[in-house]
Amino acid sequence: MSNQIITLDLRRWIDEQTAAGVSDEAVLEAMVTSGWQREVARGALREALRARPPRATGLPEPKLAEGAHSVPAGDREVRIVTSVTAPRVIVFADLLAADECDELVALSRERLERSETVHIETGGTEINAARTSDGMFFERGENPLVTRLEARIAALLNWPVENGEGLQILRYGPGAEYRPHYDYFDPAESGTPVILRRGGQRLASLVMYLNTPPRGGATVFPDIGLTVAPQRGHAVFFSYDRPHPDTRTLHGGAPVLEGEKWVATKWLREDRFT
Ligand code: PD2
Ligand code: ZN
Repeated sequence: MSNQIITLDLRRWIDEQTAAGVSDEAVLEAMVTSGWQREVARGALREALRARPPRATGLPEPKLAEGAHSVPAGDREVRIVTSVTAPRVIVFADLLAADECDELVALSRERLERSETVHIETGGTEINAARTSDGMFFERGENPLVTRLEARIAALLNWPVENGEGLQILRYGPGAEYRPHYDYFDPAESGTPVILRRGGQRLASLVMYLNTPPRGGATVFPDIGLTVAPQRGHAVFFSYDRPHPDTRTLHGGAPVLEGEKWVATKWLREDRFT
């Protein structure tokens, strides 16, 4: 039997299980228990996810009045530089003031460590050659500046502060990069259920630039050929209505060619992040 036929056969069964309220994790384990190779089972689950309807209950998204070139964000009005509908990507100007960028850098500098990424099989973290930056996380509401920025982001994107992960700060030195990846958690990976217990899936990402690197360090979206130049105070926002490559939200941080690049990232979950 070809993989295609296996997949089609499994697809129908997976859809039935999902409709009956069985979790992706339980479906995957049931397939493995009944003799399917784990990789084949994962492939079939991914296929089934592709066909699943997108979220009906809304995504983080600014309130854009018709023809407006700026959007309210609580304590300030934020200008829109570029906006793409599919995938949803928006570049904002001056989301952060220069002194706010400098203060975030100063507050995080002493706390940076070599960045880790989530280990997809266990849900823990690991050092990863695809991500050569240094990083740290602020707790949500950890200090007055973080609290103010989180309120501004919640107002800008119409998404509760409580559903945001703690602000992540990254510093890339010369040559450092973040190779293209998706920010959502792959439902077919075994570590994902553990990660999802803390607030469900990620639905959107906001990468804020804390400095203007002299050369390199753009945020790139290879599937749509978009390159966002990092500029202090600007930010790039993108959302994904399902955890699937069909969202075309593959993105990366290109190597820094000169100087340093500092960013703050806010990820937004479907539920309260704990
Ligand atoms: O620093 C970036 O440009 C970048 C690129 C891709 C950051 C992230 N992803 C992230 O924080 O997820
Ligand atoms: Zn990312």
